[in-house]
Amino acid sequence: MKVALTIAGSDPTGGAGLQADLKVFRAFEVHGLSVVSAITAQNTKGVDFVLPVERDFFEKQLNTLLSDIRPDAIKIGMLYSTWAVELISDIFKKYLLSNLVIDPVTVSSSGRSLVADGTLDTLREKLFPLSKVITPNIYEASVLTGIRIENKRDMEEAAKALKDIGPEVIVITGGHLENIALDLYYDGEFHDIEADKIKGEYHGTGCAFSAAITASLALGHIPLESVRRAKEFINKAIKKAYHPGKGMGLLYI
Ligand code: PXL
Repeated sequence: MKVALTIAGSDPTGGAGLQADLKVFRAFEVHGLSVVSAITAQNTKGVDFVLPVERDFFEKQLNTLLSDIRPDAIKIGMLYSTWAVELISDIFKKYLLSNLVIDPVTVSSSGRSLVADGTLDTLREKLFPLSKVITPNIYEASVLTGIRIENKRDMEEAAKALKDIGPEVIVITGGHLENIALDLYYDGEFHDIEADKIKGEYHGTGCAFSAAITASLALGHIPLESVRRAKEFINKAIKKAYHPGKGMGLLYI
């Protein structure tokens, strides 16, 4: 059995964060490991509170786990703290890990900030150069590059700027051109990853998408194939989404 690790925040709704990641890994028949960076108080209407785990304990979770099991791929979701980024960078080099997927989470779907000041800059400097795939949405790509993204050409410019920092593959998600949902894939060449645009607000799509890419990489697929499989998986999950609470819909994972 292949093994994937998620380093992410806990979302009690099960719609995003490490709970969603573990479900996605299971759906791809990959064994899931999880290291928690922060716990949150939230429901389907939004995030109320974020509590980062203590630094030493975060480090212990990683060292204890990785001294025993070597993951085939790793996903990084919400880290919240700058020190968490620095620790992962050291640990990544110490254990000579590979297949790193980074979802540079900035805000929740309900608009709450999920990063401390400086975390995104540190992520860009310390972890992007070590990564295989990064999956910013348009807003995150814009914050990370300083490029205002209003059309496909801007997306392409941002993808090039992000690739210069070191990731092998950039996937900018959430481009909307007419009735098509467009994700832009860039590894030196551009590929459009298209899907039907489905109306409605869903929680955790970014988490599930990057987790699906990670699972697919763990299974040995190349990045372009992994991203295509992930997109197909998410489209199906959105079509069967449900509403267990009073707020956003959750994906059928
Ligand atoms: O969707 C981003 C995200 C990531 N991780 C956790 C979250 C959220 C959004 O709410 O709660 C733990």
